[in-house]
Amino acid sequence: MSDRAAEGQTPKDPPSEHRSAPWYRAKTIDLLRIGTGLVWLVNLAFIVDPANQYWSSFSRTALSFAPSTLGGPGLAQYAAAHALLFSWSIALLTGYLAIALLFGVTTRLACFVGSFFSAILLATQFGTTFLFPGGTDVGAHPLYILVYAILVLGGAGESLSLDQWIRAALVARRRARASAARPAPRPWASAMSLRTLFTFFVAGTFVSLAIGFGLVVALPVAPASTGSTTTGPVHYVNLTVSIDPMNGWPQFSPANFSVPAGRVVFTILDRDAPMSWGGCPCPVQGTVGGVELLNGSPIGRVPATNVAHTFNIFILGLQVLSPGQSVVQFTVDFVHPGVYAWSCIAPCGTGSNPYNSPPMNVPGFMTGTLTVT
Ligand SMILES: [Cu+2]
Repeated sequence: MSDRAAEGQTPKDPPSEHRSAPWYRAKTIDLLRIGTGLVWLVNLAFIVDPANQYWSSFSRTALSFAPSTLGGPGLAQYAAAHALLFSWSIALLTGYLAIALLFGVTTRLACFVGSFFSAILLATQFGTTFLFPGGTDVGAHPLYILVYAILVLGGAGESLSLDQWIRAALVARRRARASAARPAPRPWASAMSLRTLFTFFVAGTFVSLAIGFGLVVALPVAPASTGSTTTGPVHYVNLTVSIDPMNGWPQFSPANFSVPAGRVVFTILDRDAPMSWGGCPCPVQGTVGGVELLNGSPIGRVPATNVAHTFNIFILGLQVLSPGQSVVQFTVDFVHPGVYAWSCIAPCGTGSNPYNSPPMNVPGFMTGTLTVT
């Protein structure tokens, strides 16, 4: 009887994750963490370097994912139309991941956040995920998710980290208070087992993937054309792209104009030189019938061999491509009155980076407002 009681009181081995990893394994894991932090630091540098015009070109970048997104261009159009919100969210996440992983502060949280972030980007940018380089679009997201999983399982933050330094400081303080009876606290690490923690990591990553795919599918493609307002009179707008003799920049004119709600037929006379734009998002979007008339012929996708300029209204999902030395005609049904910003996203800048130099983003030249009254 006393034997059985003794057996029942046999102390169990502590769970393996509460034993310290060998120092060399911890070092390897934390070098991987620092390397990942460096990747995010490079992305942060890309964002803050004014030469890249991350903020001003965000809409264009977001929209470039539209043609390759599984589930349709709705989310890309939404992000392009809400550029401030999305650009700041991505910038803040990038900054957090760079700092947290480099210095090993809130390491575990950073691994979770990083994996969920990559899962959402993977889901929403599926068609372009495997391209490199890509600024903030850090390329191989599955690889990053794998790295975060290794960091979580390997207990990243146990060496060369602020987490470890803070933990040591807390232990020392606790010892000084002579209350070392309880185990030392592990800041930001919960009491749950590694298996439970990793289950949350995997589940959260899958949920993030599902959220990303869900957003892409759920957000409707912006309905510029409804066909429901075609009973009123048709309004006509003539736009011209010509070279400003003062500075040599190509210019849309008029750049700011008003139209009544209802059906509007646009004609763009593009006097600029033809320009080849490899990799352009070339589908016509948001017009009646999803086409434009290029020199009189209906076309749903303009060849990349000549796209001098574009006429985009992100929030309406409108995209029309204007080849140099051509006449383009298209029809839009405007339903809701309001002021809509339009811009050209073709690389027609005259500086060393044609995506980011004038007249790109210059009001009155390659961006302006269309007011629907
Ligand atoms: Cu342009």
